[in-house]
Amino acid sequence: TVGQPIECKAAIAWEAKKPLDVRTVVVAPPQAGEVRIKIVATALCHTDAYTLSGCDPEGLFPCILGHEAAGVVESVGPDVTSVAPGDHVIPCYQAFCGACKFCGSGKTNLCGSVRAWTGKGIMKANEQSRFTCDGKPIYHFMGTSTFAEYTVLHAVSVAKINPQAPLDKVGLLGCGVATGLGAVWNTAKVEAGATVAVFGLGAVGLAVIEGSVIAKAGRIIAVDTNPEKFELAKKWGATDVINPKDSDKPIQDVIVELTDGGVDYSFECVGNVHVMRSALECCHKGWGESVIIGVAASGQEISTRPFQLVTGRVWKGTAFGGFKSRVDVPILVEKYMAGEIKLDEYITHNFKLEDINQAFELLHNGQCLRAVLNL
Ligand code: NAD
Ligand code: AHE
Ligand code: ZN
Repeated sequence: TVGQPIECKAAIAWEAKKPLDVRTVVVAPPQAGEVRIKIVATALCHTDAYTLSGCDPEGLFPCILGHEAAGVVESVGPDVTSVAPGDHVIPCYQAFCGACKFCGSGKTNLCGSVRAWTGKGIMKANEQSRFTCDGKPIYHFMGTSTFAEYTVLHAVSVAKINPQAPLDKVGLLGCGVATGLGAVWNTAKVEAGATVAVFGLGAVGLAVIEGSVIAKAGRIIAVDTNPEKFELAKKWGATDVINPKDSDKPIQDVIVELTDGGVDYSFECVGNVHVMRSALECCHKGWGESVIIGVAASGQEISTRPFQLVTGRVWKGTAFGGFKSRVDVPILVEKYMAGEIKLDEYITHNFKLEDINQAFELLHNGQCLRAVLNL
């Protein structure tokens, strides 16, 4: 039997820089290889604000944003066996098919199976959107579009999780917290005793601190231009906090002096290309590695003296912390259930979908780690 369209509420981004518009949309049934999900809770990530700002070269409008969420499978398309109606799931903007060139390489968590279509805001099956509003098609975003009561995903982007896990908490494992932890564990592979510098103390930076504590890093230097972040950073386990504004010297020089030559690992969790340079250059000669997590605006480019790399520093980046989404997200959920990782502490605000624009405003005021919308 073919499923029916569902009418529900969704927050539509009609164009860049405009407030979202909560409207009734029609969500078409899932086609082959697709899953329709009832979203229970979704958080806002800085990347949603980035795309709404118009700075994302992949940004398409009108669209339904949102990519950090959890929900319940409502229905599945023909041939989908990986999940069934009633399963509790986390949407994953980074798919995992296990069969493409990328998945088969064993060298990356990027998956090539649906990325071309998710980047164009459409579904692979018929290259169209499953959302309409007043008959007009609305683009998908990051293959997830979680600012909606119902959404359609490619099955390769749906991680099935423990049904006992609280959906309003574990949605955070769909992006920010998982990314910070994975950057430390998978991308940098921080070892016990290592010295770490973290630039930017939002949810991603704090998760880097948390991951570093679990990896038993010896020293964790937390850097932010907003001193209000320092109390949190210390609570999460930072051993040192530094405000670049407190010194006339470049922050990399301050850190190199403080650490007898530089850190073993650094993480950029801001999305600012100048901070990315500082993060690389505060690394120790011969072996220091810097991981870029932040997303910089269209047209921005990184630079440094090549001598920085010639003398052994390594510049890396990470998408979703190197986690293979459908495989690793359920394991992260179990770690949360076992009390091994925090999530509740990252949730500073809760809203209804109708108040999503208030939540976006909070993202910019520095006091919000994660605002969760309870749908
Ligand atoms: P956030 O805005 O909550 O945190 C950013 C922090 O950086 C803030 O505390 C801010 O005060 C600080 N900051 C700003 N300018 C600074 C400077 N010059 N030096 C030091 N600190 C500075 O954002 P978030 O949600 O934690 O996300 C961080 C970044 O990571 C964003 O760019 C987001 O798009 C990106 N991101 C990337 C991935 C990935 O897979 N690569 C995943 C999630 C988020
Ligand atoms: N579309 C942007 C790039 C956006 C970007 O880098 N996204 C990160 C995730 S941010 C999550 O909050 C990512 O993992 N990218 C890998 C991918 O496959 O998109 C641009 O600049 O074009
Ligand atoms: Zn995100």
